[in-house]
Amino acid sequence: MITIWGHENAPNVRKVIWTCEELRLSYERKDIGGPFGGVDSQSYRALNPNGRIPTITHDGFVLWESHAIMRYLVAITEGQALVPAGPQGQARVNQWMDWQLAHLGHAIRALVVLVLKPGDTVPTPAQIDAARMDLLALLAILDTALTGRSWILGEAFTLADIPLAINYNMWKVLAPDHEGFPALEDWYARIMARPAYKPLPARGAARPAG
Ligand SMILES: N[C@@H](CCC(=O)N[C@@H](CS)C(=O)NCC(=O)O)C(=O)O
Repeated sequence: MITIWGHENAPNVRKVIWTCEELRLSYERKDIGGPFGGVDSQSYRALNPNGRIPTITHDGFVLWESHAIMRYLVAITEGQALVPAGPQGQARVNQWMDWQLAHLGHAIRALVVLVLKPGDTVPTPAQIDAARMDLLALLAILDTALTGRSWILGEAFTLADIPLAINYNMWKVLAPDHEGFPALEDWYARIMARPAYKPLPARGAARPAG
């Protein structure tokens, strides 16, 4: 049995839940982290010394880091769905997944912190604008890459679409009135049509976690 440790609104947990759903893997999930707390407990730190979510346990095997988990889930699924067969296709999936963790995810997180979780110091409009511009520059890269394509790798939905869409959904919740990017919007409509995908509730109903 696969157990996913992490609450369902955390972006990195959502990646893992969505991957399980795409692969039709059965799993149980334990609410931990964010509003549920518990990530600093001794028992959780024994699973994941970073005190971060998600972590999975699978028949005694423990794994953390959302993208490592996603790749593991593909590896244990017959047919290796969601990843192309050849080395170049696999490298391209890894490129976009790494780009999301290294760049897009940080940019959206920076904006979430300024807009939704400012802490004691109220951010200035200039700080918010700068964070928004950083993010928009990355979204423009993604929009260009998606132009003329159904999915980020071309004709097939792959593992790489998952983290990108999780972040684009967060942007849409943060800036619902933004006119958007044409190719990203077309792609996101296809994402929304996937039965395995569950978007975040609109802002006001719930906030993007992080
Ligand atoms: N690189 C890690 C990042 C994990 C991470 O930072 N997760 C966030 C939630 S998305 C977290 O644990 N936040 C603390 C909390 O929710 O208590 C991954 O991809 O799994």
